[in-house]
Amino acid sequence: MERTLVLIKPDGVQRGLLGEVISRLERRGLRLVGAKFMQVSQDLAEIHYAIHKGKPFYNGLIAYITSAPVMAMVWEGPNAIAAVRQTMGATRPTEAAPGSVRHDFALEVGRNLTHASDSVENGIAEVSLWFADQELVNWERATDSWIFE
Ligand code: IDP
Ligand code: MG
Repeated sequence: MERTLVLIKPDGVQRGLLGEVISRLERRGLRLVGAKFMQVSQDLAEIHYAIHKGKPFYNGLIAYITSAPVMAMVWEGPNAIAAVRQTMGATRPTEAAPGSVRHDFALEVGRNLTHASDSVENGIAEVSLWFADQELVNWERATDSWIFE
């Protein structure tokens, strides 16, 4: 079972796409483990995006993610990392697969609506960066055996 950090970024919140994105993840069969609506601090933004420090878009990226509230969530399931990246689509909306969130709702890489962890290890690290253990809920869904083999 993999866990992934999903952020609905400020543009997604402002555009009223919380329900749309959450609905797609639920429909996919992923199980919600934690969620909080929050303002991202400068410190958290800089740690989360440390890998991009020094790139031309870095300052704009930090400004974007701290500009307004985000919805931070943890979702889990078999192959959750790959499944959620696929549901969100490629980083550049014009390269995102038709039917993906970024294809269906975005135009520009700097306003691409969501974040999702890109590897199992980064999923573990990002979940622990954004959530305290007591904010995560371990639970079983009545439908789990019809979704998880
Ligand atoms: P990802 O979100 O699909 O994992 P990354 O390459 O990790 O994509 O980049 C993190 C975020 O930085 C992207 O989602 C996007 O918001 C922003 N970003 C990446 N490349 C560019 C760019 O060339 N211009 C502006 N923003 C960018
Ligand atoms: Mg990334």
